[in-house]
Amino acid sequence: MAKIIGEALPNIPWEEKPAGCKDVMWRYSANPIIRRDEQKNSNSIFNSAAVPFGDGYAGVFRCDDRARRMNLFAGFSKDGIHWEIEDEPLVFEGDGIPDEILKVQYRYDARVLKFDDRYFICWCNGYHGPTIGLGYTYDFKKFYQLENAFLPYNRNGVLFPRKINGKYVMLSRPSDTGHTAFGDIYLSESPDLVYWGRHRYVMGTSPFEESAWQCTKIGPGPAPIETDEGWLLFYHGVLTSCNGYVYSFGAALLDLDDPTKVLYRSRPYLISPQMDYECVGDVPNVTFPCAALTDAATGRIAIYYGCADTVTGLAFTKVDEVLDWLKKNSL
Ligand code: BMA
Repeated sequence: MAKIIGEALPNIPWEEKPAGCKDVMWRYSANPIIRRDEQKNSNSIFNSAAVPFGDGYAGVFRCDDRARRMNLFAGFSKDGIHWEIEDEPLVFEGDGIPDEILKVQYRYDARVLKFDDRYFICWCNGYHGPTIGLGYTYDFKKFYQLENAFLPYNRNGVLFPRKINGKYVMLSRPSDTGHTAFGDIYLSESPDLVYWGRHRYVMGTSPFEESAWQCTKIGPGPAPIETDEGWLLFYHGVLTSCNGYVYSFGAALLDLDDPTKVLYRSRPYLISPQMDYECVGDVPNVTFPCAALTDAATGRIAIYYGCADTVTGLAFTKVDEVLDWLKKNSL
């Protein structure tokens, strides 16, 4: 049986699979867990990330305000389900960067991960177009910002939670200035979190005859989860329908020592927009995963995902179940 390599998390948000459910991933029955107006000035709260912190959880939330400005806010929770989100956006102090890079244009779709004694935050950062912002905190009070990882344009970046072969490693999805109609996943490495290079292709869209939910673009979701069989990556995929983009998500397993090697990749999606709160909102038909909590003791996985660019939902699976499914349903 596949095992998560990581810490136990006895209080992981969890609900057993409903009787009769045939899916490998199931939604929390009280979704959405975060309403669109739960924060002081928010129009919508979605595509957000959480990590275990202290005896509860901390997170970085995308709250678009009522001027529809996109920014990131810290939040705290005892149980990972009920959240208190701060009124004021994150303020980063520069770690070796000039004010020009610290200036906020827009910030969205954060991923958060624990790496040794630090929590890293990667987000889509406006700098003459979208690129990948990178920062860290020790305590979710003081935040430090590093150089942007890449040139514009790039919208989805996520750091691996440890070095691989002595290097920091990041997955990302290069894009364009608009609502990019393409997108593949690449891997880049860095000796110091400042200079990123050795860019390598990991995987791209699939032909629509083979797996249509991921035929327009794909991008990395939560930070990859280390298992004894490889890095478990949840990723989003987009289908272009006659009514616009449809965002679903699936899973892949990447080689532990060389994560450019894709061992398995799901043909079917795990979650696609089907519930009302996923189909109706500011951007209809979007399910967009940004964080995964794991409990190494039981193999439980809880995923936070944005729903219709409006609210935030939770979905559950178990590592052995999802890997078994992945092997039987690989492209
Ligand atoms: C992507 C990003 C996400 C968003 C999605 C659907 O390009 O902007 O933030 O959830 O589009 O609108």
